[in-house]
Amino acid sequence: MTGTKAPGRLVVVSNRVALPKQTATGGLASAMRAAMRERGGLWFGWSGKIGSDTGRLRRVRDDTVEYVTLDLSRTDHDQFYAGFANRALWPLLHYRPDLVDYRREQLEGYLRVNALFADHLVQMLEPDDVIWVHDYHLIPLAARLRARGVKNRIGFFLHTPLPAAALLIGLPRHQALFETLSAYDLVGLHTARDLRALEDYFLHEIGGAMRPGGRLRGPDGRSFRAAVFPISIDTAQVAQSAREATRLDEIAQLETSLQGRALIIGVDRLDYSKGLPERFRAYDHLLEHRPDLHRRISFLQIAPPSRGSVPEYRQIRRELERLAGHINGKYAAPDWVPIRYVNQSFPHSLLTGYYRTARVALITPLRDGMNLVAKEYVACQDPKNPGVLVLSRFAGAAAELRDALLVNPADPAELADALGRALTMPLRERRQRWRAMMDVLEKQDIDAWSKAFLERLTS
Ligand code: GDG
Repeated sequence: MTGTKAPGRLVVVSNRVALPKQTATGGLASAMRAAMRERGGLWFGWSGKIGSDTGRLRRVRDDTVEYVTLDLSRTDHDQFYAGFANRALWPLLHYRPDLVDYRREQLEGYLRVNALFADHLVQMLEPDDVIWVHDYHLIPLAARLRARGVKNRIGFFLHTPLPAAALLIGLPRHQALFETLSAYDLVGLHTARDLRALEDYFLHEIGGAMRPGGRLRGPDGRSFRAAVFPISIDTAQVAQSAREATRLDEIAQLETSLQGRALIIGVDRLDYSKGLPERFRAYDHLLEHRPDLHRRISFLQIAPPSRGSVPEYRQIRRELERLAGHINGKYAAPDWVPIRYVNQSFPHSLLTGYYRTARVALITPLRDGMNLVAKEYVACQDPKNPGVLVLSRFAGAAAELRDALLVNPADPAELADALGRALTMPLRERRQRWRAMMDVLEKQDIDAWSKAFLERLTS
């Protein structure tokens, strides 16, 4: 924040809103709340409910922060959320053009809901509000707000990767969608690779230009800044939670069940971008080639289901059940289950205890904007006896966590080798690697992230 002048309210807009009474909220929600509390704020988005009265807003106030949500109609939900956002944009942004199911009426629904958000928001705005829009559901929101006369500073952060321009142009009517990014003042991305993709798209595909000073100009003549802001976690809080979790009964029970075996952990939303079938196959490969490890390791994969209304998600769930059954059928003994595949979610505090118990985290998405689980795993380790992170090169986190064992998740042999190496890594090397990664996370936590973005937006 610049100078001494009190900054305006912070208005956060995202598809889903983390309401104040909800307990299962992550670092992003608490960072947004902290930033809003400091300056007064409003958080606006979808209630998560389907209803017929989309003109009615629900309001909840918590001290200086107001939460405003609206229901979506069945058609809007199906076309905007389950349709265009999750069946066209999500796979496209995760380098899966083969899974893109583009339908014109769903794009229309997506644009219509963005206009609906703009209609509501414009009535709540004050002239010096600073607006921060989140994620791929709301790309055209600033353009819709500008069309309604909004002059405020508006920033956008993309939580997914941004793929190479050559992939972006495969989406029908891509320009109508992506060129609206120029209506923002600042566009934030996780990594330099994502930023390069954005610049390439504007400069070489849609007739934009680079202005002196590094601003990008869209073909409509509007210019904006784009920059890298790698999202992070509340490092101190997550580390404390892991220390406290050692006292929980569930952690003692997990340890007892391990009987001294080394725990390998994976925690991912059940999503095809997370590389879960590839990970299971790599574990199979390891067990096949390293019989010496049989009965000495146990792999716990936690995968809470998500987006169950989308067919690809139901399909991957079936595939993983089959693979887990296959691996256990092939290697299990009466007193040893090689893979524990758990399709449910847990309180975050318990998760931090599981991370701390695990000797290795196996985090191998095919593509991931950042991957906060990788960062949480590092923050949860016991400094005296830390575990090892095996991390996909294609997670945004790999750009910062250079001391993880970085792997290409498409190669089961490479992954299995890294896993074998992690399981036998000497304490000295584990400590060195962990310290280097923890230094990054202590410096770059979630508050530093939101401050850096807001400072750039308002400067
Ligand atoms: C998107 C982008 C980007 C997981 N299982 C449980 C649980 N979690 C928590 C984790 C972590 C969060 O959910 C997952 O964050 P990720 O970053 O790993 O992945 P996405 O959900 O795909 O997030 C991603 C992120 O946005 C932020 O920009 O990093 O690339 O895809 O905090 O701990 N939390 C609880 N129970 C669970 O079972 N309570």
